[in-house]
Order: sequence, then structure tokens, then C-alpha cells
Amino acid sequence: MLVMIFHCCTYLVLSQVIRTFREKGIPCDVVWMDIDYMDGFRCFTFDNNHFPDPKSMVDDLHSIGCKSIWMLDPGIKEEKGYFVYESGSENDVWIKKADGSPFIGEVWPGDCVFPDFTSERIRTWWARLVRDFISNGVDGIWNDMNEPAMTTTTKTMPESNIHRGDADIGGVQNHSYYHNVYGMLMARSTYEGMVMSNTEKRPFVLTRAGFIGSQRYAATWTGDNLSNWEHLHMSLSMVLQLGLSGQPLSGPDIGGFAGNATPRLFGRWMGVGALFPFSRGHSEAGTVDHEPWSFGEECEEVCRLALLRRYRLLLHIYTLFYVSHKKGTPVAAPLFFAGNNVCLTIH
Ligand SMILES: *[C@@H]1O[C@H](CO)[C@@H](O)[C@H](O)[C@H]1NC(C)=O
Ligand SMILES: CC(=O)N[C@H]1CO[C@H](CO)[C@@H](O)[C@@H]1O
Repeated sequence: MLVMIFHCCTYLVLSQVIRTFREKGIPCDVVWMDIDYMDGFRCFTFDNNHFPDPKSMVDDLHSIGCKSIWMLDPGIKEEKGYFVYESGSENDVWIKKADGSPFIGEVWPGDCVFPDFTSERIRTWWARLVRDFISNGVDGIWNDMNEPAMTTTTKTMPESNIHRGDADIGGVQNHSYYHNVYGMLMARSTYEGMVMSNTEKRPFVLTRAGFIGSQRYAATWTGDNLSNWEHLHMSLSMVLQLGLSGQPLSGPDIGGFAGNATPRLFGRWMGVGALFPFSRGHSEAGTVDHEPWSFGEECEEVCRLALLRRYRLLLHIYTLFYVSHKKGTPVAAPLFFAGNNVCLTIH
């Protein structure tokens, strides 16, 4: 039950971090690999210095009961000789500009091209890359920046870009027509690649961008939030409302992504976050460490108790997910879901 657990997510992930969780008796079963594992932010590659042998690393993690989830973004570096760029160009998969040439936008690796996930042919092209990538022992995929986000001031691609969508979803249209479903279609294609790699296993995909129906393919987290009390507060209504909107598996970056948490904020957020359907800590590179023990003994104990509480409730949470799967009900539900017999007094 991959997703019922607390995920540790740092930029420099070592199995040592997991061993520390084990030694300290704090549950943690998934390591998340943010973009830094890649070679120069090129999707489907590994940084040779830090990840010379990903398969052995993953085997080592598996041997101590830990899974790993790896990021894939839609922006593909425009670079001669890079196998994904070459294959995509040969197969004519990139989103085009109004003049018919591939659109180039700036993201982490610099100039990038973007697969047109509105076409089934192109989703299959991506899914095959995912299938091959999974053979490194990858347990799940994390899709980020799939709004699609650019690092330039316009934030996303021009609305005049052209997608060659399949006829059943609208055919050839400009980007404004498909913008809102792009992220979901990427998650779908990633999901389909995981199925291709192993039909016996339930795929796990996390996506930042989504749409009505995304829950069929992926979980969602609430994006690059801030380490402050307001964002802790907002994360409650966001998770409840995502549930009411059909996405049962969601949660925020516990402790906040940007900025430094304080011991008090981190402990409180973990107390709440351990009961969210998707429960994961994550923080931006360059912030202070956000491991439970980074904030002193009291905070560590608060986190341990919160996460052990989640594990005690695992069977119940599993049941909620099963009911959600069958009936589409939220996993984290607002109080009024408790029915008419509950009399509430709010002070
Ligand atoms: C995109 O297409 C729609 C029709 O589907 C049209 O109304 C709109 O003006 C177009 N936008 C751009 C920027 O080309
Ligand atoms: C849960 C939460 O507070 N999410 C916020 C994280 O930050 C993004 C952007 O900075 C906001 O849009 C979210 O509301």
C-alpha cells in the first residue's frame, strides 16, 4: 500500500536518511527523487556522479523496505544527440507554433520542446519511454511542471501554439483549447507506461497539474507551498475540496516547500499531515533540513507519534480508499459527511 505512508523527500537522498528513520523508529517508506537525479535535467537520464548505478541503489532501498519515486517533467531538452530529443523529433511528437515549427520554451534544462499528449500516438511514444525507464527498478513516477510551466515570465506556453489532438477530444486546436487538460494527459500517458511495464502492478503516478478525471491516473499534491502557518491552514481546505472535486488522493508538502519551517510549525503540520490521504514531506533545495529530527527532540517525538498514529489507522485508511475506489467518495471528508445524526457545537 504505497501511498498510505510517510514519504521523505529531499534533494540529496541517501539510503542513510532512511536508515536514520529506521533507527529512530519513525515510519518512512518512500524516497522521492526530485529533478537533481537527472543528468543536466534531461528526463529519462541519471546524473552519473551521484547516481552511477540507479538499479543497485534501488535494490538497496528495496532491501530495507523502501520504495523510490522519480520525477519526469514534460520539458525535453532541445539538444542534438540526446536520445529523447532525437526520438521525439523523428516521431514528430512536439507541440508546434502557429507557423508549424516545434515550439521551444525555457524550463530547467534551458531550451525545451514539449510532447503533445493530446494525441494517442504521442502518448504511446511517451509511455514506451516510461516503460523502459521503469526497468531501473523505479516504483512510481512524479510528474511536475506539467501545467505546462515555463520559467519565463509568461509562466506557460503561448495560447496560439498548435496541438494535433485526436478527433474524439477536439482535433487540431490551439493551446488555449487544451491547456487545462495537458497535465492530466501527461499523467495518463505516464500511467499507461507503468501499466505497459508490468500489468500485474498498480501504477503510482503523482501529478502537479490535473483536471476532472485525473484521479483515474494520478495522485495530486498541492504544489510549491510556503513554510508558514497560513499555508498549513490552507492545506486543510484544499485537501477537503480536492476530495469533493473527485480527487481522493491529495496532500500538501508537509512542513512547506519554500522557506524554513520552525520546530513548532513542522510538528503541527506533521500532526495534521499524517492524517492526509497523501502524506509526504518535501522542501526546496537550499532550505534548512526538514527531516523530523532536524528540529530538536521534542519535534522529533511529535512527528514519531503522528506517523505511528497513521500506521495504526492504516487498515481504516485502506478501507476508506477502497470505498473511494468503488463509490468516488472522498478519503478526507468534511464533517457533514458524518451524516445528519451528528450534532456539532463549534466554540
Ligand atoms: C484559439 O482557438 C479558439 C477557438 O478554438 C479561438 O477562439 C481563439 O481566439 C484562439 N486563440 C489564439 C491565441 O489563437
Ligand atoms: C497547501 C498550500 O498551501 N498550497 C499553496 C502552495 O503554494 C502555491 C503557490 O505558491 C499555492 O497556490 C498553494 O495554495
